[in-house]
Amino acid sequence: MTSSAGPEGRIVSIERVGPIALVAVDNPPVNAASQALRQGLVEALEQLDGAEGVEAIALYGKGRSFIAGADIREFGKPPMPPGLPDVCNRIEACETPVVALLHGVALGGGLEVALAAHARVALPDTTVGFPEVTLGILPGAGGTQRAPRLAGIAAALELITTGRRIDAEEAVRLGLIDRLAAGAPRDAALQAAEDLRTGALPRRRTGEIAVAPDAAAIQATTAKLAKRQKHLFAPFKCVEAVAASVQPLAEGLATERALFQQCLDSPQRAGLIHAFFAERAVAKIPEAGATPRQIGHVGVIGGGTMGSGIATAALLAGLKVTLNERDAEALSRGKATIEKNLAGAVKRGKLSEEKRDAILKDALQTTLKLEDFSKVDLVIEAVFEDMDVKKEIFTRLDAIARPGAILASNTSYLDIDEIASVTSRPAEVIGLHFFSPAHVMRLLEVVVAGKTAPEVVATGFALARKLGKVAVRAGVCDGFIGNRILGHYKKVADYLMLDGASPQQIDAALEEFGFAMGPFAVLDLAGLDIGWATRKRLAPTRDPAERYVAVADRVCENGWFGRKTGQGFYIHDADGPRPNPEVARFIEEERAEKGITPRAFSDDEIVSRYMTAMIAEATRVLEDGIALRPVDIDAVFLFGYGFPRFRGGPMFYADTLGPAELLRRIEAYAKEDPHYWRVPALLRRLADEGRDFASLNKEA
Ligand code: T1G
Repeated sequence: MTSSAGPEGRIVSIERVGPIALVAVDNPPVNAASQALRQGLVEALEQLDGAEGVEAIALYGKGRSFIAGADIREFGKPPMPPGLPDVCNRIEACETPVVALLHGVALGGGLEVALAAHARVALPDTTVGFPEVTLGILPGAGGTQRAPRLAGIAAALELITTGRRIDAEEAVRLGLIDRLAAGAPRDAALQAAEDLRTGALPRRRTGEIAVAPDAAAIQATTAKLAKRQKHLFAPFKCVEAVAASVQPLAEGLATERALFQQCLDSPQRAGLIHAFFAERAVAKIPEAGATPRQIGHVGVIGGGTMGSGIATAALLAGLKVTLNERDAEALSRGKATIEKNLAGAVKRGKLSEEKRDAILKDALQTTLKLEDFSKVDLVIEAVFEDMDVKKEIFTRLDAIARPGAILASNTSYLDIDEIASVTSRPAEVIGLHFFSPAHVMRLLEVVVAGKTAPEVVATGFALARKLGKVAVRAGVCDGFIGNRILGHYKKVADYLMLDGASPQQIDAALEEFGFAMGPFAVLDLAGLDIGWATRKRLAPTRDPAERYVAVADRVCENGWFGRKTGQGFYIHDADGPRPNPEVARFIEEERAEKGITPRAFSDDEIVSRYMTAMIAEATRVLEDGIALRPVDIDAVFLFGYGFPRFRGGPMFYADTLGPAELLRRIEAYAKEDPHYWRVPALLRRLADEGRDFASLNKEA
């Protein structure tokens, strides 16, 4: 009846059991609603609806879930009928009662198929949701019209504008699911159809339910979005679509289709879908075929912000952790930070109090003796960023850790090859660069040294998955991928400041571009002293030909390190952050010392210089083989640096400008400062060949 895909060779299959017809979808791995699946469903319904002897139909999914949603790979391509709206409308129009049996996930179009059925039953493990808004679109197969009919406008708005996933119990409470069931999906589907046939399970056409208007919910949601997501397009279209659900179904569906198309045409949709696939693409590394080692017990050296954050992440993932510090006071501080982090997880509903207590009682150990690391599977060193200190620690670890244990450093820029050179096991030495706060930020740079073994790299990626993080493979250089690029483009912010733009104007321009915070606000948040220490470390090797801006040093010399001291580039007090007038004075004085006549900068020019600098250094990171592909750089900035997700990442954004435009900009800026603004050879090659960065993703 349909083209082959699933193990049994059919995407949609029909099984007759007396007066019941079971329709199973089988499109591994997630039953995405591909064209063949949609076609198969429509054909099955044409065959079964009103057929002699068929008194009820049940839809269910084979494998791990119901339908995970539309096939995202089809977006941006010409539509391939039948569309999901056609499938949903055909289900709802059936004369024969139809029930959807849900298990695993029913997301987006998958949930919409279920809402179009005349009843919904779910296994307890089911989660449902409308993630469309996270992809820059909206539920386009009736979800904005049917969800309000079952759950009310307020609940539907919350689910559709947040993309939040809910469990089966909450879905039953909201009215999206009628009841829970037990057993295997097929058997539960059979029982649900039987209950529908006998009337034990009430049947109703969702489209015939009237929706109570809720202007208050619509206004409140719009106000919240205007405050928190003013850059985004789709959330506001979601509100418009749900608001249309008070109309008769046909009119509401027409409004939904029009708004869906607007979202589909938005550049934000392209960026958000690229971000979705980027998170998965970066797992495709040369070492993916190697067998990861089992990690059950992690030893963390250093209980500072990073070490305790890493320990927290491992504990939350169910791993055993032994935390080591050099003295009792530091150790108890580290443990206290972990307890605070876990309390935060309990407060956010991510961890039960019972589990928190069990973690602290059984999973976390603390010790002053490095010798207690003799049985761990992996050591993560997170101590002071000093090569001599790290070498001394790795020499000791090499003698203490059991054979096969992996030794990792959380260093954010130091040379992993050099660290590995002091051990007898360089194949088992790797960089695991976490981002602060380590139990929250999803990015993990897995830094592969010259002798790191493939299965050790694969273990780093497996650990990232277990911790719920996005691992990106990085080569060894100062700063690896993210910090190396940051170190380059941050200078442009300093140049702009000295040449005429104020820190607050620069921050505002980049926040308007979509960053959650501008560079100077980020510095105040992270602490100006960290960068100051690095600049002092690098001072002896600083290139005299490179422009150096001393404003931040002068701020630090006054002991102003940002939020933690109450002032930095901004003054931070009860009245909220505001520009620090002392900084304006430092800028004026440095301009005078250097004979700089300030000029005005437009916000567009600020963004152009800042982003062009980021892309130029990212291109050099690609040239040097430090990142595998442009998409890896996108993932680093999306998951580690607050890059606006709707822009897809620096390299995806670069392709919206094109190599030729980027070349033009760099050559124009180089006229002022040929030392800083240099054209990467790869960029020139792409421009000459008329190619874009996306073409390099396919090459790797
Ligand atoms: N379409 C196409 N491919 C998909 C897909 C989808 N919807 N979902 C997952 N994949 C691929 C994924 O790229 C990966 O491929 C493999 O399946 C396993 O995924 C009309 C228009 C379901 C919770 O947004 O959230 O419906 O890397 O690694 O961790 O209104 O996948 O192996 O080549 O993520 O177990 C709405 C997106 C679409 C759901 C499973 N639905 N998917 O997570 O596996 S828009 C979604 C997920 C829509 C309607 C609108 C997750 C998952 P590869 P995975 P997982």
